[in-house]
Amino acid sequence: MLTFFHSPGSCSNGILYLLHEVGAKFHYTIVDLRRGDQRQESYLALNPKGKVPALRIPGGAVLTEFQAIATWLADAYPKAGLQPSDPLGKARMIEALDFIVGSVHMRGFTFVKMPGKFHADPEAQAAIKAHGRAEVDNGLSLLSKYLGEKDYLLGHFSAADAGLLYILIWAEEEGFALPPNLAACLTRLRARPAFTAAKPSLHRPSALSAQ
Ligand SMILES: N[C@@H](CCC(=O)N[C@@H](CS)C(=O)NCC(=O)O)C(=O)O
Repeated sequence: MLTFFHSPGSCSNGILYLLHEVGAKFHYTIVDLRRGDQRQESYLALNPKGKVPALRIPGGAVLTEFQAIATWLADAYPKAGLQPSDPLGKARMIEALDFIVGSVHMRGFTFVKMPGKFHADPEAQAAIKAHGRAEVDNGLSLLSKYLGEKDYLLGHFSAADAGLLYILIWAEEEGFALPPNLAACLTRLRARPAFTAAKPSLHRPSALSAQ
């Protein structure tokens, strides 16, 4: 059995979606980031980086980092067809995921969503946020060009689209105008059974969001 360490509304939404895509049997533990669960000793013992997502796999190893977990799921559940079988296709999947997580999320949304983490001064925070928004806009524009007329980033559904799902949800929440092909792809991702299965755990309960 897998144990998934998840925070609804965070980037771990993408991994939750993939767990449903592959039909994995798992139970999950909620890590409430606003409450600081990720900095508790018990969680740091599991993931010293203090981040979600994390996944404990059979045998006890704990995987961290979105791309590592996504590619492990793709390898461990080959029938789900989460990744291309040819070397170039696999590399393209990692390339897309790395851009989504490493650039659009880490160098864009991090500044949009948490400017207070970097500066206490409200004016500086506004500048940090503006920088993050420009990075996200640029990322969305590049992803839109990459997607083009295709249904999914690589043509067929792959683990890369789970990364796309969580940043497009964030983009909607933060009021970004989505290029039409990305908006259509988001609709397509939401129409998959994995989304329906994941939906109850994709958003923070409203009582917690008020904190
Ligand atoms: N590079 C990490 C990024 C993970 C990450 O930034 N997770 C955020 C949630 S979206 C987190 O756990 N933040 C908690 C914190 O920084 O205290 C990955 O790919 O998994």
